[in-house]
Amino acid sequence: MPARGSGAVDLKVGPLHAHDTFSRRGAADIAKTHKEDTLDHTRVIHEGAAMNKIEILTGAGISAESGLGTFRDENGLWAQHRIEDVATPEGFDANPKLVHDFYNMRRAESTKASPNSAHDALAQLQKAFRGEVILVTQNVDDLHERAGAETMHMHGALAGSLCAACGARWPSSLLTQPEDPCPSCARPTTRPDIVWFGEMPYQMDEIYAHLGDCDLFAAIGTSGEVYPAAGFVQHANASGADTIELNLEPSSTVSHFAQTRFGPAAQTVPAWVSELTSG
Ligand code: BJW
Repeated sequence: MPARGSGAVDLKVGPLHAHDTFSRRGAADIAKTHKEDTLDHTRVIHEGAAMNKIEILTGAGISAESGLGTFRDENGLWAQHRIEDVATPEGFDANPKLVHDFYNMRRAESTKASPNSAHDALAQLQKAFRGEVILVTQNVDDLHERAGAETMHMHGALAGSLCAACGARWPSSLLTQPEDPCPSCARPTTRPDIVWFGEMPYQMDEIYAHLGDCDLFAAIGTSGEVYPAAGFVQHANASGADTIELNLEPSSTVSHFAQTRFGPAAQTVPAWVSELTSG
């Protein structure tokens, strides 16, 4: 399997599922606690404090209202497909056709979907904010780009193919199969350009560098179950950044966030962006 990313990632993450007690609390309780305990960063902006860089992490929840399934929600993708079969290199080795079929299906669904108002709002924020807005997504769909945003795809993209033999990457056809020859080495070793469990996500050095000097870190529509993304909030906290979670319900890492907003992303994200950009 070809090496992914830089290979020099420092995965200083906390223990998994350390915040179960928080995740069992009601969203309203948590939102209330955070509202009472913390200074609202939108107020900080309005009061003129320097806010030069915002780093935003998105997950499957931001595309839910575009009709794309999440992974861990009831009836999510992992309720219908075994992770080991479709999202590990071992699963691919055991049954490459099954894996190609899974991602062909996902690619077809993603092509039919359209960006929703949350994708639109983040693209607008990138244009309107006077500093930098770094958008990192775990999603493999292209809805952020189709809304007009510049995005880092840490878990790869449905739009890409990868040679399992030589590591070449190229734009994917809508339908792929294991026998497709690699345009670089000609071997029949095509796989989706997706980061599976046990593989190194893309652009980690760049993502951690931004976490080291951002003023605000926001996580939107992600369960906080998958590392290294689930550990980003701790890196942001260590750098002294303000943090906010926007989600349908509290994630596994909710207790690390200074602020929270709960509700459908298509409502909470435009409202949050409007607070950030007005005034
Ligand atoms: C809404 C909403 C609405 C719904 N509005 N919100 C122990 C310690 C530390 C790490 C590990 C460990 N054991 C194993 C690991 C590593 C492993 C890992 O994290 N495993 C855990 C599961 C235990 N991670 C990895 O292997 C990663 N690589 C890595 O660590 O490399 C370093 C390394 C390499 C080699 C050796 C050792 C270390 C790679 C992870 C790859 C993840 N890949 C997947 C599938 C591929 C992409 C695809 O097919 O699409 O990526 S898994 C899947 O989960 C997908 C997602 O990107 C990822 C995250 O899911 P996400 O986006 O959070 O979705 P959900 O469904 O979980 O949550 C949806 C959320 O939205 C929920 O909160 C809802 O409430 C919310 N929501 N509707 C707003 N309308």
